[in-house]
Amino acid sequence: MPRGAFIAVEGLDRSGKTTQVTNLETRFQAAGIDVKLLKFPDRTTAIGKMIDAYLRSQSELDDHAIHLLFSANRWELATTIERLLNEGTIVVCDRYAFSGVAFSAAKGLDLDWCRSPDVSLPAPDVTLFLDISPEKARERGGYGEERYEKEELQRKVRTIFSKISGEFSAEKWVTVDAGRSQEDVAADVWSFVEGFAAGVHSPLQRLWT
Ligand code: NYM
Repeated sequence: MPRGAFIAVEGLDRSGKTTQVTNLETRFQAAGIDVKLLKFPDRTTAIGKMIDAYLRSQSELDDHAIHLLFSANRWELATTIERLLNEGTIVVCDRYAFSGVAFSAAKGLDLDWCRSPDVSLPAPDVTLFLDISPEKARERGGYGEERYEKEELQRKVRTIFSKISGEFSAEKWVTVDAGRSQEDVAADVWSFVEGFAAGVHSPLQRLWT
């Protein structure tokens, strides 16, 4: 029996990521396929609550410390992800380790240091990067109140995502122009992932290989 596919959806703030992952979940469900939607940070766990307080500026943390918490928050769910995939369930993640690296490196941390706590986490079979320019994000009403939701930082994050994308093949990392209508983006997203509905025969890989 093939295992389930591991699909990560990454993107800048205001890229419409949450709408698109919810839409993906609905489409897989409608096709009768088991799918589990996960979101990072998962703010419901004890670590997630610390992250949430930090993002809402209710606490202060060293940049390295918050980076490690984001990674620990993924490790909390790593065995669950593997189990679901082995059971044949498709796992769709709203953000994953690439956000971890992009946002922390944009703050000035060393890129290789940022990768290290995520080494050997389950690696997505495909990552869809929803790309939007800060100008388009502004047209959509701009950023929110949380930390990192500032145009200058978002520009840096976008540059780092672009650098990360260069390390992957075109099948593993797909950049989607998210500055278009929801329907157009959804059609593109589906065209890239529908092939995964039948499952994956190759073994699960690990970050950052
Ligand atoms: N973020 C997210 C990080 O800085 N590191 C990470 O590892 C992850 C998963 O959290 N601005 C940042 C990116 C977002 C913020 O995410 C909250 P969301 O998707 O808005 O809840």
